[in-house]
Amino acid sequence: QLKVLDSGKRGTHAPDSAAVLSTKDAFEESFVRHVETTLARNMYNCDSLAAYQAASNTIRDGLLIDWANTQQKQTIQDGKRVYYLSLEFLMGRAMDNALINLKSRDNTKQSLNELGFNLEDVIHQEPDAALGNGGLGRLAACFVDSLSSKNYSGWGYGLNYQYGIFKQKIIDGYQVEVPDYWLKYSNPWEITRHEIQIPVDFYGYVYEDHDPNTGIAKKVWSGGERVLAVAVDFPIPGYNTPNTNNLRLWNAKPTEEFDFTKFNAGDYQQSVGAQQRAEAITSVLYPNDNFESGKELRLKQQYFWVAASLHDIVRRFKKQHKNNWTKFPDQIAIQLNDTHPTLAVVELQRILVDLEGLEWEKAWSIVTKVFAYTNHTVLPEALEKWPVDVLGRLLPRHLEIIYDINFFFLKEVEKKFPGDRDVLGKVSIIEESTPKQIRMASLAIVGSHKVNGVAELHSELIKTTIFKDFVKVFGEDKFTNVTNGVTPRRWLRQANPLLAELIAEKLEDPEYDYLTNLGNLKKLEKFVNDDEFLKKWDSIKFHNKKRLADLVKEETGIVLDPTVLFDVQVKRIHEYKRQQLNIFAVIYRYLRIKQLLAEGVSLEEIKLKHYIPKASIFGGKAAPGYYMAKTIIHLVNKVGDVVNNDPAIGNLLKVVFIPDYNVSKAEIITPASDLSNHISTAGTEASGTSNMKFALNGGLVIGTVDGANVEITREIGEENIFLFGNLAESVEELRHKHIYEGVKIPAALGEVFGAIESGLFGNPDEYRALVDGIRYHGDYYLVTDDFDLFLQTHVKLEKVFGHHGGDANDSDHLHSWVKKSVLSVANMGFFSSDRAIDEYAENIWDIEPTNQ
Ligand code: 475
Repeated sequence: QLKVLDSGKRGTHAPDSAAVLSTKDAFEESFVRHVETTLARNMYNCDSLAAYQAASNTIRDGLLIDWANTQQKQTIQDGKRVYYLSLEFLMGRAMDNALINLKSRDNTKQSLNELGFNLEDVIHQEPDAALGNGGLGRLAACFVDSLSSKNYSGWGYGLNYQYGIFKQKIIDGYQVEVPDYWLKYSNPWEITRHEIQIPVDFYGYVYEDHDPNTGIAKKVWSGGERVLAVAVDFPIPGYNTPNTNNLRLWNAKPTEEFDFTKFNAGDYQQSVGAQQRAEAITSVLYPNDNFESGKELRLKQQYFWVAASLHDIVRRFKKQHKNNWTKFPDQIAIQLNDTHPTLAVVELQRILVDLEGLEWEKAWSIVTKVFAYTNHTVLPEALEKWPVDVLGRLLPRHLEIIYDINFFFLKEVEKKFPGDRDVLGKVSIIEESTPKQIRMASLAIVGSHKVNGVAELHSELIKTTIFKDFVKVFGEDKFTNVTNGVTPRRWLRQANPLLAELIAEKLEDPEYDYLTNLGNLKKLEKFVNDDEFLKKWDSIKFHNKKRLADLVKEETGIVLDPTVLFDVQVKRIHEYKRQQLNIFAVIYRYLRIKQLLAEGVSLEEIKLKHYIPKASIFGGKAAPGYYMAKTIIHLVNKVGDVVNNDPAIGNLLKVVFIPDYNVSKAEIITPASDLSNHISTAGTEASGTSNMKFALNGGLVIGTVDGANVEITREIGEENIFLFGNLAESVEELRHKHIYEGVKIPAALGEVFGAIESGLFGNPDEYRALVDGIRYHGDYYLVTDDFDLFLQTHVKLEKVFGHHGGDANDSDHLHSWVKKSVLSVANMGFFSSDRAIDEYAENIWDIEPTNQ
């Protein structure tokens, strides 16, 4: 070892990403070396998969040096760091994104060409990292991209599930779930830090002990089961900056300690068994979106992740600041992505009081300065509550601390509202039900200094509904809004390279700097009356639609005509998102077309006078246990079978369900939509982020006055979006009316129900719950109230689209629809996740970018 020290070589580094990727020679040399050593193959026996692995390893090598330099820089500057705790990171593919952020895509494409490979083929070898369900997980992925790109010191912490969200197959029109074993081949993007192993305890008991020096009593938790958390790191490159942060995900591993009592009693199987189960903790992502199932293993996942992450954060702090705990909130901010990591509040209090010996109040004032909480949903079925006995058995000391937090909190509330039992019961962290439950959102609010919603409407709603009693206690200022955003690197440059290129050209921005200054898009407005430009814009959409048509053909066998209106709804299947409203309207259209044909009206005449040709494109997964969502998927597929095989219809209507909607498919689908649906019952969709992606890619939006649709409308202008439907403020009254006066089925919807019940789409019993839920069980999601408005809005928007979409020389289409498309893109700058992250940094975390 001394030899190394003396050699003077300790300061040398392997090449960073710029050095590996900027010259063809460096790339090719590293590529070949990885083929021959890492993969133990040779260049004559190197297929696309091997090429993907060799290329990824090459990029990764460079990234790791960027990463190390970044960590060193951040340590020296010693500024405040933020940690984003999320149980989901829906990252998608890493390679293309890394090449774009490192601005090395063109070089690498050429290098690969010279080596005999095609970059696109190579990119397609990579499996999606699908460690998330939907919006919440994808938001976390956009946020880590922005943290790096805007030069913040900010890490993500999560779990490294062996199985991501299931793969969806459609068999006979039904969803079938297949496990997503995404680590089948070695993953070049993850670096296991075998040296970072953190013990995490569960179960056991609590006893009182006395400090031998001071004699002061203290609580000691003796855990009954120990599991190791092993760190697995994913480097997160920023766009056009060397700043490279880290996404640290934990793997659960058995300890070497095992149960010798059981072993000695001859029960070897049992003694090994408990340890074998350790791996189960990080084995599978719970496949529910906007829904909590309350399983004990889920609570175990949460504590395992939170304990490991906090231990890691505290260790890093102590290395630099010893036990200077008052500095802790100046150095560290922790964002809770929904209530899933709320135990972190309790764990930090336990670390400070039980392990570090701080007084309760001093510890608590540190804790509440560090944490902030983001709420992503108001749906009651998604709000986490844990039965007291379940939590107390798994984490006995934490339950005591929760009771103490609640005790001190309620004492303060009592001071503010003397004798008000009502308020006390409402804000109590413990719900006095049978069984008693811990309200995780209440705990998160009490343990945080800021609480935010994810779009203006949603942030206002939480203050007046689910959290209104906390506003009374803490005041308005604790509750704030940060409207979501999406990263334009992945969702414009990567998904829509031709549009990104045209924009760069028009903005005279050959370096694509607008991708980190998205407000610059505004300059596109200048060209809105330039016909040549509009034609180019439209031809790019057409190109993207052909690309989607190819995907649809490959996945379903259905042939789409790229000149028709592509009407898209892709997102998790949920009653509140109302895919049923969409498919009912499609059925109505089909029935009307059939009726017109029966009356002797020709297809050509229908096209000119009644309906323009369109393809309704659906996609999305249903939670495996969500019967109603699965029924909707089945109906969409069956409607597709009927409509697509009806020779009388021609290209006037097609209905497609794209199986296994995921991030990499979204990258194809999003840029190809003419129109996308964001039609949730008003007040139910917290924000939505795909609405932003579609609008950013020149698709127009049909939507309700919900979530971020409201702000999108404000930014792009109400003449450039198709809003419809009842408002959030009417929802409660309408629901009430349904129950007390009965549900009125509009005539058009009645015809649709009639067709379904006639067996047109197969056995009507299969759709009984869906139809009866509306007819007899109160139509909770207000399909009947919004159905006719939805149809009317379609009539309006289809006039704007015109009859010859896709024909680049159709000047009506160009001057109506395409113009709106340009104007929406020009005004979408606000919805960059960079802006969202800057708002968090300034208003919630109080952090500054690092110097590069
Ligand atoms: C909202 N997921 C979108 C998006 O803010 C919003 C996951 C596990 C358990 C329970 N719930 C979840 C969500 O709550 C969720 O994905 N919420 C979504 O967050 C980002 O844009 O409107 O529905």
